[in-house]
Amino acid sequence: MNNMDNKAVNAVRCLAIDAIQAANSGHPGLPLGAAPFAYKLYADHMKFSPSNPKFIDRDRFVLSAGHGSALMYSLLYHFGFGLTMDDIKNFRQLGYKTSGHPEYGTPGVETSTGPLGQGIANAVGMALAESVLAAKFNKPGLNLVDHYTYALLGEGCLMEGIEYEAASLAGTLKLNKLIVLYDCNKITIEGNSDIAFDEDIFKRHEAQGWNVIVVECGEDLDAVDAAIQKAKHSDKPTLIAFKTVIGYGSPKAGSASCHGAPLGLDGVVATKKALGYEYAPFEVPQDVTEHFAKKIEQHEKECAEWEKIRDEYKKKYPDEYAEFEKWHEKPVIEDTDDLWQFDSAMSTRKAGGVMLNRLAARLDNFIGGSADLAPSNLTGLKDVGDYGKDNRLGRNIHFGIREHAMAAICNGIYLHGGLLPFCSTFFAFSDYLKNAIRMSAIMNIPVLYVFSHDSIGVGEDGPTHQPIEQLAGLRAMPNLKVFRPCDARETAAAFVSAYDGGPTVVVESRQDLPLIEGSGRKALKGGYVIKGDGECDLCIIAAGSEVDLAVRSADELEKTGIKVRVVSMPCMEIFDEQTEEYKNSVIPRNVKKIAIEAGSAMCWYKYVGDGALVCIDHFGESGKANKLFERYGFTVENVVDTAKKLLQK
Ligand SMILES: Cc1ncc(C[n+]2csc(CCOP(=O)(O)OP(=O)(O)O)c2C)c(N)n1
Repeated sequence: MNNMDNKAVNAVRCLAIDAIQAANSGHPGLPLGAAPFAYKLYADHMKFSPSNPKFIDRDRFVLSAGHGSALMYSLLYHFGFGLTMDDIKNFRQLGYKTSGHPEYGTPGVETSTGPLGQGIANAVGMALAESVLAAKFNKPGLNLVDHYTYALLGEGCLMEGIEYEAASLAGTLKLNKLIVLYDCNKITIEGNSDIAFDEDIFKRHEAQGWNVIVVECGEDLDAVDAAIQKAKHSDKPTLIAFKTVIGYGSPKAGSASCHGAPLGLDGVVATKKALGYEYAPFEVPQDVTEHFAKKIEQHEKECAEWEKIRDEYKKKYPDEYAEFEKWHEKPVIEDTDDLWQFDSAMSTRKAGGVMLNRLAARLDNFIGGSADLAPSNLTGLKDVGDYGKDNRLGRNIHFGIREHAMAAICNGIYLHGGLLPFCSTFFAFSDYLKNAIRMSAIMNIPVLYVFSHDSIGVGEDGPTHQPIEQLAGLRAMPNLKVFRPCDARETAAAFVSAYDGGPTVVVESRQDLPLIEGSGRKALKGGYVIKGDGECDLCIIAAGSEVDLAVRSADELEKTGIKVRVVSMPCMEIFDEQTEEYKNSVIPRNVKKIAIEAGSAMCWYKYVGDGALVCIDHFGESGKANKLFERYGFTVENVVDTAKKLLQK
């Protein structure tokens, strides 16, 4: 082993443990054990440009085991990504780039990680995106897109169900430029991983269509090097298991107690002694700095090579290059009338299908699919083919029945750059996607989630398939737009605004819904008066299929001389962001209010004050949809009755 490499590995290790010690919090086990192969990867394999962390053809690296963030920051520091020593010294402190877990936005961090298993599924999405862009843009002898996606994980990620799903799809799709580095130390928080996880991970991955390489000694940099080299030539995704010792070099090496607790000052000193790297906290010796500087120079040169390819490509294929650039820009959906054109009653899932196709026709990089429910979600894109191992240019992705991975893969597709992903399933199963949706919201990335079968309107499938609390749950999530449109035109609003910010969820009906007079572009304000914009005695606020009920109830109440306003509220989050003046002009302060929605009442209290609620706070039942609506009070009769009682109060 080259001495300088060895010293550099220890530099990576020791900066990480110094940072953890200063913070008196963090996870030293992984950085100490995984540093050799992580260093080798960054030093001699990955293609990246520290001066331009967003270099378009860079290899992607995902620290799926996000608790090992100190390793990542140490690597980013040494490889010159712009983290300062001050950032390292202030690991996990407010206002620094070295947050507890890696956060998207820090130069060199491709995705936020922390919830185990999300990162590896993100990496599958990134590798998938690379395969699409390579197939679309590469020309003979001119590979504009040609990079790998690496992910680092431990037993934690491997135990998560999402990893099983993601690995299974990656194998099926033969995403051979995905290389997963497994820090095989057989330790998790509660002890030896065998206590809960003794399956043969290697055979499992082989069965899932992976190439598996085992490196018996993770300390052996030559073996590490050879394994990564081999993986790069695989025709399948590769899992490289590096057998390591958690907390290598520390007094607690090999035990779970060094997974997530600082080593203590004495522990740090003892570790450095054992490693033969006895420098003061945060001290980086000159020869180490020079060594990394050389590596950085090599990396920059490699990226400069790509620039030559790009220049030649640009000259030979100006149109394709212009398109390549366009795909990497923020999408603009020009709001033209044809997007809003709907002439008849239809389910909002059907309208959603129309809108998906309208977007697909305008955005050539719009891609996505469903978890085996496309014929029910109505999310198939027409005439653009299916994505698969033999057709990287197809735009319908069959995610299979893998909801957890599907959503996280979409995050990865978006984060890679170049593509705009959507995914879909029944709304009741949105819970399976929830952590990935949360990650989209935390990262503020515009992944589009299309959920059909929005309520008890599903009918016969019964309570397992009838969402109740899902709307309240997702509406409670910060930075997420949840649309529940009342008709086809409001569905258009959801899709038209899908790229205005972070993620969007569209919740669609199974059953047909009439076009409501007055619906349309106003929905872009989140909530608006759909009927009765003058003085009123009562304001009914509703969303989705219940807007029609609100309108019919208002008609009935007006016959008795009660003036009613109906507010349609397709997207609370957008409405809540409007000016006070606008909001008060829509929902008058001084009149009684009723909210109607076939879902949990929780999110409606903020609008109705001491008014009334026609909602559902219990699970549904199997039966015909109209019978269920009737049973739970979604009738004109009940709304009229509720209104009269409220007005008499
Ligand atoms: C979804 C999720 N569940 C639980 C945790 C808490 N957690 C963080 S690390 C860890 C154990 C990880 O073990 P391993 O991947 O083997 O890492 P190592 O012990 O080698 O550092 C757990 C349970 C988490 N971050 N995410």
